[in-house]
Amino acid sequence: MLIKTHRDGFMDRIPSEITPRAVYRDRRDLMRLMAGGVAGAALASWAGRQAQAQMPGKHAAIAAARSALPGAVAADKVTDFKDASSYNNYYEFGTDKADPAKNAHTLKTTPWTVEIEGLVKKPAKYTLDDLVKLSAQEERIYRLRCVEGWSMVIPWVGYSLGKLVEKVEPQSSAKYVEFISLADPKTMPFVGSRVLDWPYAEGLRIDEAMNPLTLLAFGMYGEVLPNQNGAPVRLVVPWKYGFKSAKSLVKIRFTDKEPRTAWSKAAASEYGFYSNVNPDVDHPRWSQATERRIGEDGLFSRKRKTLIFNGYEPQVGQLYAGMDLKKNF
Ligand SMILES: Nc1nc2c(c(=O)[nH]1)N[C@H]1C(S)=C(S)[C@@H](COP(=O)(O)O)O[C@H]1N2
Ligand SMILES: [Mo]
Repeated sequence: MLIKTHRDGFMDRIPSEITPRAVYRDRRDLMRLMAGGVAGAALASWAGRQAQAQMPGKHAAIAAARSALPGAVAADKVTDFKDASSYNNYYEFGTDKADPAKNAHTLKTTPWTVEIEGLVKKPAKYTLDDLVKLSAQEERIYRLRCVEGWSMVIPWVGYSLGKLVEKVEPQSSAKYVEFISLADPKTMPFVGSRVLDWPYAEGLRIDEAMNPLTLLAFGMYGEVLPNQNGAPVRLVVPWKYGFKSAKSLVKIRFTDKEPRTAWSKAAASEYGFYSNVNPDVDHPRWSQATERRIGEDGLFSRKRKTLIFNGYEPQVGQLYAGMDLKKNF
């Protein structure tokens, strides 16, 4: 005879403002699709995720990934999930760091398709499920350094963008890749404002896009991405300033010309195409020599020395051999 369990009672204790149950169901379903990687087996509950975020290194998957952190600095500690999901830049939902977490619940992530177009032999329109299943998911812990001077350490879930690039077979004339975010005025309250020229657009040279560090991310902290972090799929380019990592991607286009980007259109002298993290190249209005690690320093103090290429020089330095990084900022 079946004994009645208190499973539902337990579920009800998960605070609804953190993970509404219906959303949790969708997320869990998507997580099932993330076959192969640690993510599928990782903590599926809010409580577990919290524990993981608060005890970096205690969780086996996190510990394993941390030891593999390229250019690992002994003191690199995974940022609390709470900080990483409540202090965001996502201008489609407002310009204040607290706005995206407040407003991005309106983002509709199902159904979702990503179109691959331009100079490729196999243009395609992927449903999110097909994109998720294209390659095994991995957990990668990367430092993310924002151009404004703060940084975080985030365990992402995804796979190298290069896997997708290989699949669509770029033509030999393809030299750049352009990334376009969703711009839906119905669900994104600041699309329509003049703060940026929408849609948000970014770009990489094709060899940068193919570098194994460049990640197509579907999740973080063993869960699918929170909306404010760029659900359902985003780019993560850890050696470049955070704005290169475009969120909520709907289009990836291969081109022969360097694409204009949303930030270079807004202020070309301040935000270059390359935007590699570089302590020796100042932003015209502030120094980039130091940074504040969210969660460890005082709110405004910048205690950490910023590292060239955000600490990933061994992996990406050769991409810029012979280039003047001051000119190509
Ligand atoms: N579509 C879109 N992508 C975006 C942004 C944005 O405003 N819109 N902000 C960028 C900036 S400035 C940063 S620092 C990172 C922040 O990512 P996070 O919120 O996951 O830390 O997202 C980048 N991607
Ligand atoms: Mo940023």
